[in-house]
Amino acid sequence: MTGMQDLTGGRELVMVSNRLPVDRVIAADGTTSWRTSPGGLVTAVEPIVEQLGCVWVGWAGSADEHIEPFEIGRMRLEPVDLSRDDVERYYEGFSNGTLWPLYHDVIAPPEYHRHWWDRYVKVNRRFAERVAETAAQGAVAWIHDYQLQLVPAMLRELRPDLTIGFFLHIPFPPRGLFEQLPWRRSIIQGLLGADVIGFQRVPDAISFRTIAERYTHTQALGNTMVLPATADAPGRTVLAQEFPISIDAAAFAEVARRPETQQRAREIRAELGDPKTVMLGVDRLDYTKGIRHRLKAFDELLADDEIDASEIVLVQVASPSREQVDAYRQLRNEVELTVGRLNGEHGTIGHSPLVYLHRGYSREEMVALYLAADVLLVTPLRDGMNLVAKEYVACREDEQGVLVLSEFAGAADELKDALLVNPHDIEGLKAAFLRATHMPQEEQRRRMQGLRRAVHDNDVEHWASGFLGSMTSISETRAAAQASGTPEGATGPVSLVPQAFVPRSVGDRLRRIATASSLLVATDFDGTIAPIVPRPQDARMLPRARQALEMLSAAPGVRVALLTGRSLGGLADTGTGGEGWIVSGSHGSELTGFDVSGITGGAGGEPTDEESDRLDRITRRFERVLGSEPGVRLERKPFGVAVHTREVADPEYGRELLAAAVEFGVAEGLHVREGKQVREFSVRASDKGTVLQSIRDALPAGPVLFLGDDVTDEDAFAVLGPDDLGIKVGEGETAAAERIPDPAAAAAVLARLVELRTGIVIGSD
Ligand code: ADQ
Repeated sequence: MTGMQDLTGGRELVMVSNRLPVDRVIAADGTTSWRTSPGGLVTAVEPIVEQLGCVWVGWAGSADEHIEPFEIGRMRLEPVDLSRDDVERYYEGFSNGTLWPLYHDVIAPPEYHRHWWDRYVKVNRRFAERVAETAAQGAVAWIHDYQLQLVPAMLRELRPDLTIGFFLHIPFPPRGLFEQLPWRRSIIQGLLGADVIGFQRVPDAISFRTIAERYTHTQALGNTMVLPATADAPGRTVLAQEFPISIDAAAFAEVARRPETQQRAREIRAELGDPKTVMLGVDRLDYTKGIRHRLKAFDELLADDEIDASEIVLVQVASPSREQVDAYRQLRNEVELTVGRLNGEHGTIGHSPLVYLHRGYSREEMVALYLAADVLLVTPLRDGMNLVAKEYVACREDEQGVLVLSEFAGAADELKDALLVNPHDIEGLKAAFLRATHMPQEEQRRRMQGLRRAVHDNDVEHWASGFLGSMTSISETRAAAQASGTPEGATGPVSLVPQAFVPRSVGDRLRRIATASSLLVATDFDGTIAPIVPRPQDARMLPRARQALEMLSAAPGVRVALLTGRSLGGLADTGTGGEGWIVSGSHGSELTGFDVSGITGGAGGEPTDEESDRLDRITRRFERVLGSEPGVRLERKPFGVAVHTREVADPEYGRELLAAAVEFGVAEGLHVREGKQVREFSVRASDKGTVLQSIRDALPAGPVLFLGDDVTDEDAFAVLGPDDLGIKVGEGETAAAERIPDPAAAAAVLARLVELRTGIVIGSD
């Protein structure tokens, strides 16, 4: 990983979570030491912390004990003390007896007790005070998860200099469920203390914004909540959007590649009696994980002889969890009873079809298990993300193995090539299990390739940089506003929403596309975001448009594409481009910044020999006929020739020359495109519509914004659907849904989109 340091802009990073990411180990001689503990959150953020170093504020895990701060590696750990009573009321009670079931579709009934809530408030305050004492000036505080939802607002009050982020690892419930909570308004106000609130899925973020609008005086503007100024505090904005968490895929792949891991995987299969099929489940022993449903489906398949008990083993790893909470004790008893009964009914002396392991394992052993498993069963009834599914995929470089995945896990949004199941539908589960055990290798490979692409496209670095980068941009924007003497929101939310140039209908449509999990922002160059100038090489993107495109490109889930009629060389002359941008030149004949292998049709590649010969011949002909005309410029492109007449003194004469050129081009069977004072003649059939379609097909599904001014941009407008947004810049007939007057307005549209997507306001030029 590189560049992590930039993510916090050199500021100190303070992580805040209920539990410190360490466990105490007591050696034989009685001495104690600490080692990092396994589990969802730590696994995800470990690589970031290794890179950046941090202060970590949290509970060390033992009640009624005071522990002094200590250091491990690059972490300074700041323990928060909890009494036994705190643990019972704040942690086991309100966090795991109220919030956890409420936020997971009330799979178990949530309990509402005022004394639990009171303690939740007190402990949250203790965490906030601890962070306030320990954080350096201007630090970045990143608070994690449902146990600490009041900390953002409490901390902001104590330390307004901090940049505060909050990430919810579990789902945020739909409004109908959340409203049950007697303290719903306080929770929303607590969260709104953050600058950035991250959720796992799009529906979580939408639900939060809807509820926040209902219960507080805030207004949702795309992904941003606008908080009005009050007597005590200036107005400000809060970014509330999805940041799907992921894993350090490369680290898992590295362990999977080791010969000793692969040897261990073979040993595991041998220890299991070398069955034809090994199925695997890995979960915390939690009622949300669907273990009961999974075992029921497996049991019925065995009972109905649909699978042969002697040929299959299901290994269920169920790590111990929250054993002090009643619902968890009950679940453990029930699962263990089922394991005994199932093996009693379907096993033999030498073979048990269900192997149940109630303990934690090292990463090496987990990876060996993933490699040993033909099928991984991830069937939660509701799950924020589910990292186990992603870990399995990251380990399977052999492109074999089948992932059965619940559609109620956040991971299902990205891992679309899994066998997706509804875990409540036992018949559906059984059918998926059977399909997985019989899946041909070729189909396994095809699906696993898709899954692996998804995991690699969004690994933990991508997640962390998206989240931390959003926090840093917001704090830098705020600092700049303060330095220029215009405190953010000083005059209320209206000042945060520049209306200039963006017609209301365009604003409404932008709002609709701005919050999509995946968004493609494509634009033409000349006349759209760069004003037309006499000499093409002098054209420049408007600074505001450039800044907006750069910010969009850096925003999670957004890709930026520049579709120009210029050759890529011609575009380079203007210094145009940006990190991570897709750039298509010569009307789709040229393409960079994109994996061309995913592209079909006319885009990309080199001209064939035949095309080159034809092009040479045509170029010579144009040079002969037009080369000596004053003001005419011929531009050779990889797939064609452009005739420019912008500098011809008499416009009428220029038009005549172009007409003559078109007559010739048509007679030669060339593809002719019309532009302002330019005609392009190409030997390859491609246009902006074709290339735009190809790019969107290769990206995750989502809406497209396309801006263009020219006749050639109509091909792109023509491929847009009802959920996309096409905006014509300037006069002329168009298929675009909206129209704006000029490039300055286009820059304003892009700036507005940045604001809706990221919460950052870009000033006018
Ligand atoms: P969890 O509910 O804990 O996390 P999950 O995302 O599956 O669920 O993470 C579990 C992690 O623990 C995985 O990294 C897994 O490898 C590890 N693990 C599980 N059993 C183990 C065992 N026996 N031994 C060793 N390691 C084991 C919460 C949310 C999820 C969300 C994560 C991260 O409930 O939905 O994905 O946070 O945000």
